[in-house]
Amino acid sequence: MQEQYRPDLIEPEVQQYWAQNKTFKAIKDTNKPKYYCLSMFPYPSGRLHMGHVRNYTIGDVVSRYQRMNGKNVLQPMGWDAFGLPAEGAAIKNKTAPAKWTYENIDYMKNQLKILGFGFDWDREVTTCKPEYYKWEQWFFTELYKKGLVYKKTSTVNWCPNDETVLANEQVHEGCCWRCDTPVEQKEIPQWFIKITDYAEQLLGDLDNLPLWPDQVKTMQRNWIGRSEGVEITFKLDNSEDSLTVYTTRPDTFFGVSYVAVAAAHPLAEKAAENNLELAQFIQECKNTKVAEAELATMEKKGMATGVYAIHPLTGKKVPVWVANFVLMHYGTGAVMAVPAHDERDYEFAKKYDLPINQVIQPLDGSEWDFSKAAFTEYGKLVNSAEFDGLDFDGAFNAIADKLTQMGVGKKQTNYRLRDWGVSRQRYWGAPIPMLTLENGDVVPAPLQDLPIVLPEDVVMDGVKSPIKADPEWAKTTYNAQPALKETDTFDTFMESSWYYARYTSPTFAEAMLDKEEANYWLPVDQYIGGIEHATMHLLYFRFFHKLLRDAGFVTSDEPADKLLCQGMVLADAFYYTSPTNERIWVSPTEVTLERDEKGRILKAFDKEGRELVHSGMTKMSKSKNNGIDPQEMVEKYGADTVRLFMMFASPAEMTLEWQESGVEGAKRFLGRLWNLVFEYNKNPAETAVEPTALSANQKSLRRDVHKTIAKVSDDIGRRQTFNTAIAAIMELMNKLTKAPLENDQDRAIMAEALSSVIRMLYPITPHICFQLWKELGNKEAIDFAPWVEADAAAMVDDEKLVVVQVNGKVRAKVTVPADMSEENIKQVALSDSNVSKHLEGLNIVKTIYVPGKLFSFVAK
Ligand code: ANZ
Repeated sequence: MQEQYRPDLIEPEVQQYWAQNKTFKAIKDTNKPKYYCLSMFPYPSGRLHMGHVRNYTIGDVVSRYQRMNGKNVLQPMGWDAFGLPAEGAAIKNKTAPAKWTYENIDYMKNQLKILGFGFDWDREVTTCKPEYYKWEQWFFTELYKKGLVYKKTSTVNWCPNDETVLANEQVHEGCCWRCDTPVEQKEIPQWFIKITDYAEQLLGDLDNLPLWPDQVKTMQRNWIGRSEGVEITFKLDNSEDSLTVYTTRPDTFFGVSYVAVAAAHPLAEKAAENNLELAQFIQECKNTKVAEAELATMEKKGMATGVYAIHPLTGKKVPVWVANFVLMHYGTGAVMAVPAHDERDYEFAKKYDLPINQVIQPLDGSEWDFSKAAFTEYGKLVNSAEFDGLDFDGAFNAIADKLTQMGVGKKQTNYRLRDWGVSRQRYWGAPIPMLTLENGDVVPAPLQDLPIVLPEDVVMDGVKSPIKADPEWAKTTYNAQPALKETDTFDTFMESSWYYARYTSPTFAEAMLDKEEANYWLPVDQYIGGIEHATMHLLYFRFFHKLLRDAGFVTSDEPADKLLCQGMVLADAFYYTSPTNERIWVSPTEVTLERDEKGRILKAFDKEGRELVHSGMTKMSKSKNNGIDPQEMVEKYGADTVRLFMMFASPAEMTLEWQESGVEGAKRFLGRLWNLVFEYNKNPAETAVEPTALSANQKSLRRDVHKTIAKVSDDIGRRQTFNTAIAAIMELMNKLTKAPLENDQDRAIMAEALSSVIRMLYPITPHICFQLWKELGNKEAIDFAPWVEADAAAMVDDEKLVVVQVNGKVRAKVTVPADMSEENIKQVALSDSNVSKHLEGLNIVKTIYVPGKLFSFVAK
C-alpha cells in the first residue's frame, strides 16, 4: 500500500476500472427492485460549473447508496443540446452550432468522468440528434391528430431592420441586440399544445406527490392559477352585439360602474374603426409588452369607446372603456369594473372620474371611507336589491343562479395557465413536422418522412435562420404533391420534457419508447435539479408524462416520485473601481486575503497588490467573475475532496458557500482516513470481534461505530441530510484515530470500523473508498458491496450517566451499569463525596429518580 494519499494516482485508475467493467451499466432485471435516479441534464455550454457538480454529486451519492442497498440502479446522463446560445457562439466563432455543440459535449463528458460520476454512458441521449427528435416530431403529429395541437397567431418580438424575430433574451432594453433598432410586436402564426386541457389534472395530481418540496408544488399551483367565477353577458346599447365578462366577484355585481376591455378585444377594434385617437391608443397598448406581474403596479391608462353596455339586473347603461390593465388572453378579455371593491378599478375610476358605488359592507358593520381606498375584502351585500344582507358565498350562488336562469350568465372555472406555444423562429432546434400543401392545407408529416432533419453544416449570419434563408430547404412532397416544410423549430423545453423516458430505451428504433423498459424503470425514483425549474420544465415534464400515458406508453400518472432541489453555489466576490468608475471584478482565485483570528476577511488584494472591496458571498456568476472552475479544483485536490466538501459544507437544499479552507479540510480528512488504514495494515486483525470478550472501552468504541452506522443510514437514506451523515463519520474517525491497536480485539474492532467507514463514505468519495476497500483485503470491488447494517446488540448502552441533584442543584454525575436498580443507584450517589458534603446535617425527606437520567434528593 502506498504510504501517501495520492488522488492523482488513484482516481484515474479507478475511473478506468469502472469504464472497462461497465460498472454502472443498467440492465432491466425483474428480480431486483429498480431505482431510477435522475439529475437534470446540462445544456452543453462549454464547461461544467459548480452548480452542475453539486447537482450530479448529490445524484451520484443517492445512486451509489441505493446500489449498495440492493437496488438495480439506473443513473443516466445526456445533453439538452438545442438552444439559442449555440447560435450566438457559432456567429462569434465563425463555426456551425452543431460543431460547437458536439465539441462542448466531448469536453464536458470528460469533465463528468474525472469527477467520478457513475453514469450509464451507454444510455447517453443527445437531443439535437435526429434519432432523438424524430420521435418528438412523431409524437407532435400524434398530438395533432388527437386535437391537442393547433395553430394560432400570436405575438413575437420583431426587429423591423433585420426583419427577424427575436427571442426575449435578444431584446435589450426594448431594442434589438444586434442593431439597436426598437423592437416591435408582431402577430405571426404559431403552433400550440393544449396543456390547458390537462390543467385540472396537473393541479389535482400535485396532491399525490408527497415527496416533492412544498415550495415547488405551491409555485406550480400558482402558475396553473385556478379561479372560480362567473361569466356574465351584457347587451350593448343600440346594437345586436353583446359583451361577456369574467368575474370572481359576482357578489359585487350591483356596483359595476363601467366595463373595461383589452386593447386587442374585437369590440375595441371595431370602436376604433372611426375613432383615430382610440386606434392610436390601442396601438400604443399593444406595443408595450409587460409581464403580468408588472400589470398590477404600472400606470393604469384607458379611453372610452363611446359604446354603452346594459347591466342585466338593473337595466342601467354603463360605459365601455379600453384599459391597459385588461389582458386579452385571460377570461374573456373583458371585465366588469367595480371601483368600490377592486383596487385597479378604483385607481382607474379616480383617474377618469367614474362613479364608485358601494355594494359590500365590512362584516363588522363599520363604515368604510371610500375617499381613500377600495374595500376589497369579503363582506355583506348592500345596495343590491333582493340580494342585500347575503355574504360572499350566498351572493355568489344566488347571483350566478339568477343570471343562469335569465340565460345571461354561467359559472366558469378559469386558469392562468396558457396553452404552450412551441414555435420558435430560431434555427438550432428540432424542425416542426408540419407540411403546407399548395392549396394551403396544413398536414402532419407522415412517419416515413421523419425525422425532418435539421441541416448541421450551415453558415450563420446571425439574422435569418439558415433553413429560412435557403428557400430550397423547405421544398418537399406529400403524396407526390409539392409541399413546404415548416421552417420554425420547437421550443427546447420540448426535448427536456421527455428525455427522462427515452433513457429507458435510448436506442429503440421501432417507437418513441419501448413500453416494457419504460414501465420497468419509470417513474423516476429520485429527480434532482435546480429550483429555477420549478414551473416551466417541471410542469412540461409532468404534462408530457400524462400525454405519454394517454398515448399508451406508460402506466403511471406522474414522472417522478421524489424531487430534490439543490441550493445555489456561492463564492466570495471582489472588485476595485476603475478610473472610469467601473467595477472590475477580480476572480477569488487571484486574491490574497488577510483574515482575523475567526477567519473573517479583513483585507483583500489582487496580484498587483491593489486593495479590493469584498462584496460578500454571492451566486457564482460570470458578471461577478467569482466562478470557481470545477476542473481546476479536481486537478488541485482530487475529485473525492471536491465531492466531500460539496456534500459536507451545507444541507443539499441550502446555498453552499465555496470556501477553499473548507476544501483543504476535506482533503486532510481523507488523508487521515488513508493513514489510519495504512497504520492498521501494518498489523491487521486476525480474528473477528468477539462481543462477549470486550473490555468496557472496546465495547464503547464498538457502540460508537454501530450508532454511527444507524445515523448515517437514516441521514442518507431517508432524511437526505448528507452533511450530518458526514459529520457523524468525522466524529467517529476522531475516536478511531485515538483508539489503541494493542490486542486482537482492538484490531478486530478497528477492522470492523474501517470496513464500515469505507462503505459509508463510498457513495460520497468513491475513489479513495474503492482503493482502501481493496487495501483491506477485499477481493470483490466495493461498488456492489452491501451497505453496512448497524448491529442492535452492539448499540445497547451498558452504562449510563446519571445526574445527581441535592435540592435542585447538580452535585455529581455518576456512571452506573445500565441495569442497576434504583436503590443501588441511591447508594452510589450517596457515596459521592460532593453529594455527601451537601447532605451533611440534613434529613432526606424525599428522593426522585428519573430512570437512567437523574437522581434527586430533597433534604431539610
Ligand atoms: C369584478 C370584480 C370586482 C373583480 C371586484 C374583482 C374584484 P383571478 O382571481 O385572477 O381569476 N379580470 C377578469 N378577466 C381579466 C382580464 N382579462 N384582465 C384583467 N383582469 C381580469 O381574477 C379574476 C378577476 O380579475 C375578475 O373579477 C376580474 O375582476 C379581473 F371587487 O370582476 B373581477
